[in-house]
Amino acid sequence: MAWLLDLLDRHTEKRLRGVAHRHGRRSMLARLGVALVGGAVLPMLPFDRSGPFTAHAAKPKPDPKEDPNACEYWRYCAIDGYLCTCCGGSLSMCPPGTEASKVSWVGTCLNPADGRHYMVSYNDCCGKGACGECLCNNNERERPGYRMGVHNDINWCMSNTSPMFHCTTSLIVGVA
Ligand code: ABN
Repeated sequence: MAWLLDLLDRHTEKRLRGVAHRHGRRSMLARLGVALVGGAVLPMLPFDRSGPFTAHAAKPKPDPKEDPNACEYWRYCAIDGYLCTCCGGSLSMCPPGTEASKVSWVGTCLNPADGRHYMVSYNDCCGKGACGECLCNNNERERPGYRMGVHNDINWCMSNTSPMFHCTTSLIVGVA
């Protein structure tokens, strides 16, 4: 009987040693894997910070109809010229060294902010060569030359001291 117990003891010991050996090595590898992937490698990998949740991406794109530097700006519905906002002037002011044309043409443009139509006077700024920035040509309700007051394809600096055309301003002169 003692020989049987002895045999059983040796067999059990052998099995347990095998199990302990295998599991010991695996758990060590698993711990090493977690340390490498979770603690050391992942933080070094590049990742995209430009997703929809960053402050940068959340900034809405400006509506070109509201942007005086864009040709789609609502006041420019019948303009033909370089935008003075791109040439050192503004919507209503000629750039330094130039003066507003004595005569002008008009357009009637819809302001999307209030749904009303406004009469816009387009005055060329005269006295300097072409600005060359932001050329813009829109022709809503624009008419040929025989309707001079609503014709935009003309140098309106013709009646100024200097007929040199630089850029065009867009002044609101009335509401429809
Ligand atoms: N009204 C702007 C412009 C100037 C010169 C030539 C054509 C158009």
